[in-house]
Amino acid sequence: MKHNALPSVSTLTTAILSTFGITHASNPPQRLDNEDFTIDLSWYPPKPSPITNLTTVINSTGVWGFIFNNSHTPDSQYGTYNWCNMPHVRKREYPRPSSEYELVYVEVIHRHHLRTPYASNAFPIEPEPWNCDDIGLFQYSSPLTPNSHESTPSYHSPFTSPMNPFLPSPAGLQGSCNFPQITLPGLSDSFQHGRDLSSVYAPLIKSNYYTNKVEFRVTNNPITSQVAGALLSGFMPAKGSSSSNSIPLMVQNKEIDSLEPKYPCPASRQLFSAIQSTPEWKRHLSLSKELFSQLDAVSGVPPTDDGFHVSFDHYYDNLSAKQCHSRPLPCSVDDKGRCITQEMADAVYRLGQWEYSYLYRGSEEALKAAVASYGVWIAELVGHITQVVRGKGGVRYRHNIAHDGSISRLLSILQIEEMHWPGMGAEVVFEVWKHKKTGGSM
Ligand SMILES: *[C@@H]1O[C@H](CO)[C@@H](O)[C@H](O)[C@H]1NC(C)=O
Ligand SMILES: *[C@@H]1O[C@H](CO)[C@@H](O)[C@H](O)[C@H]1NC(C)=O
Ligand SMILES: *[C@@H]1O[C@H](CO)[C@@H](O)[C@H](O)[C@H]1NC(C)=O
Ligand SMILES: CC(=O)N[C@H]1CO[C@H](CO)[C@@H](O)[C@@H]1O
Repeated sequence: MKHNALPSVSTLTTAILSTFGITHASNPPQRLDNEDFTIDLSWYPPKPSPITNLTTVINSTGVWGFIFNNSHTPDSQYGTYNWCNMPHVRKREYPRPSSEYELVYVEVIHRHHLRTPYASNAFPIEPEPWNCDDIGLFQYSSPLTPNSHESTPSYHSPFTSPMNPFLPSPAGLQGSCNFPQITLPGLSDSFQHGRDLSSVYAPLIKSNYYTNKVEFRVTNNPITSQVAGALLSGFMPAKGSSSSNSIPLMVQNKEIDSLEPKYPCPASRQLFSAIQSTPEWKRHLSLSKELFSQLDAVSGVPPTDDGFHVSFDHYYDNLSAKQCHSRPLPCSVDDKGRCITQEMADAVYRLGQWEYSYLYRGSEEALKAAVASYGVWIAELVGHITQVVRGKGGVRYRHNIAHDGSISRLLSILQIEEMHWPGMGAEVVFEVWKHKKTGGSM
């Protein structure tokens, strides 16, 4: 990000939040000095592409070479969209600016890694169980006061009792996993993600990197903390697992969390729901009637189920979670010969991409909707960067583990040229570099 983009994002955020009657709370980010250029708050359309064009979305085959069936992208293809494990900063590709510049601040935000489906995205009957007996979901608390007894790490072990006649609810998803939870491949991708980031940033941000200069933040959804544990182990391998070496994960109150985001914002909700009532949105649903009825016939989802039919979100999540975990595409419970084909799954993935592109970039209301519901996190980011530029604040590296809704809103505010649905681990990194001689930041 160039330095002159910074105050414009800050001012944009302030201006748009104030149109919704929201002002910054106790700690407004201050404007940078010498803001002597005009600021354009307008929405600009995304670059036209096959994803923004409903004709190609509906009428083509494949998914533009995107990967949906495994976490590993070959080095020669690194940078390709991989829903299971998006590309991130790592040593092999990282372009380092000239040595006249020194890296003074990094803020990373990314989506969590591979998980089970959410219970709400399950089909009515799910014959294949999802078992997570290979993972300990640690649940314990330990005093942080000196001279008290440390607790023993302990984890939940789900079991079913033959004496308990009640079926788990919802009946859809079977197995010992929490729906959702990060799976074993997701933990492994998280570890590698931590290791890759550290391969770039540990040498660049020197001095006390591993102590009070680093801050990790998660949301209230436990899957982001599950990613944090595995990622930290790749990021700071020396730390070990003893609780005296443990790392605090910053988290905001769940009613107002700006990272997820969870703070109340009826204006944004109304705008997003208006975007999903436009003729354009309705057109993509009516062009997909045939596909929906083929999918419903296999999944057993009733055609009247709104959740599955107002967008492709649920089908996309159901099918992609299966494919990323190398599970076969599902067949009908009643008619084993009737299955979801790869062509149908690909059509779901193309339509899901179109939906994200339209919701977050294509619609003229997208920018306002995103700023309203993500402006607070942007204000926090701008506050961090402003501090660094002014030579204040000790934290050199901040790391946020978030969700697709977080990354989408951020990309919407940055007005990315080509919007995709952010896949697992999808990452945006903000860096501040200082010119060693002039002291200027960028
Ligand atoms: C969408 O794609 C179709 C088929 O390639 C093309 O004929 C049409 O002009 C495109 N529409 C726009 C708005 O670019
Ligand atoms: C897809 O192609 C068919 C056959 O060429 C055409 O009739 C239809 O209008 C196209 N669909 C869209 C959405 O453009
Ligand atoms: C993943 O899908 C691609 C394209 O459909 C295919 O070529 C490849 O063999 C598949 N890989 C795995 C591991 O199934
Ligand atoms: C990821 C996901 O939700 N998978 C389920 C989709 O639906 C099929 C068919 O019912 C299930 O078997 C999958 O577990």
